[in-house]
Amino acid sequence: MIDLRSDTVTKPTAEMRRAMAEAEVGDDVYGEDPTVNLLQERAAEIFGKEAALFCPTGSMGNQIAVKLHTKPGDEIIIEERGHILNWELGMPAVAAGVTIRAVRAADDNGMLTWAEIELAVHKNQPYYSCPTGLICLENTHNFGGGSVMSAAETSEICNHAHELNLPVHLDGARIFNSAVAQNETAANLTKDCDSVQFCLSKGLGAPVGSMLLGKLDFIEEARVWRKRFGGGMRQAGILAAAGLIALTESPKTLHIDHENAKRLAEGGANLKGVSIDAEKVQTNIVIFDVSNASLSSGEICAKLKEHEILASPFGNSIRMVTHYDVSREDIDETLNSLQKIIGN
Ligand code: TLP
Repeated sequence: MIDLRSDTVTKPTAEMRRAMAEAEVGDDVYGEDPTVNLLQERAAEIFGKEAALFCPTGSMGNQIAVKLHTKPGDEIIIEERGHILNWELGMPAVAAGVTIRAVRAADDNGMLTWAEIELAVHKNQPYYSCPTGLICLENTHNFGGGSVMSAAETSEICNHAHELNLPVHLDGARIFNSAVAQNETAANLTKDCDSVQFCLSKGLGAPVGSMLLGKLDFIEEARVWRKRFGGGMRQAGILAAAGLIALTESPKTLHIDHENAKRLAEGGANLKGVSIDAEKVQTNIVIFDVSNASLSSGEICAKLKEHEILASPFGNSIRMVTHYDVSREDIDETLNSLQKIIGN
């Protein structure tokens, strides 16, 4: 199978499995797991943040941040296609009691500008409006096609938000893809964000885990909420050991995933009824618009499966995500199969 459904399907490398088997562990609810502690220290250091917390999932990291930055009745601003809004099962409402103001970015890549955000901000004007409590950004933007936000754009939004006393949380599930694509550091891309969540378990290849980063007091409170959410893990060093390798080694090869995604996008752009601006594909996510194809997105994915290729249909689009278990040859095979299925 060539599995292009997501980079979440990556399996731990031999090096990760070895490190997991040999990991020094302790009870992390007591703060006594040395490998978890090391991972947290290393992550905080790499991002230039005061502290980090190892969470079981990206969703949990995001939702702890939403909870801590807001109070019930607040509103959070997020791009219309954002993960926190669409794929975390309404948790901002469930756990934090906030509503969501979805703002559609004018740019198809899903990247909001401060001008767009500012129009949506409510600061008790009038008093019966829903007060904005938090701005959520996403870099890379998953359903914006793996698009990237620059350090300057991010800082501009954060600085304006801070002038209004508004915190900014960054869902940086794939922040290392963004960093590699822009030849930038993760620290610079997130420097003015109040909190950041990034995933070890996507393109970086760890089996489990995400990191939440922020100021020391924020992370101390986040530890309490992680436990409340049921995410207090015990000998989690087994997982953190793989996370350490993901964090330090995996970013070195992400550029290959990006090259494969570009090749896929360029090849796909020539197919009948498929539209994609291959120029805009900068990281490992490729979203083909198949509204003009002879078959629906679901039908195309079903046929691809017969060719032992997995991809995800979303509305009129098909998303394909490259990762280290997908080779250049796999991309060519996928393009050949697509050509057979929908023609050119
Ligand atoms: N994304 C998954 C699906 O949930 C859509 C995927 O296959 O891409 N933020 C972003 C931007 C994400 O893409 C994801 C997962 C998460 C958060 C949540 O991470 P997990 O799955 O660890 O909760």
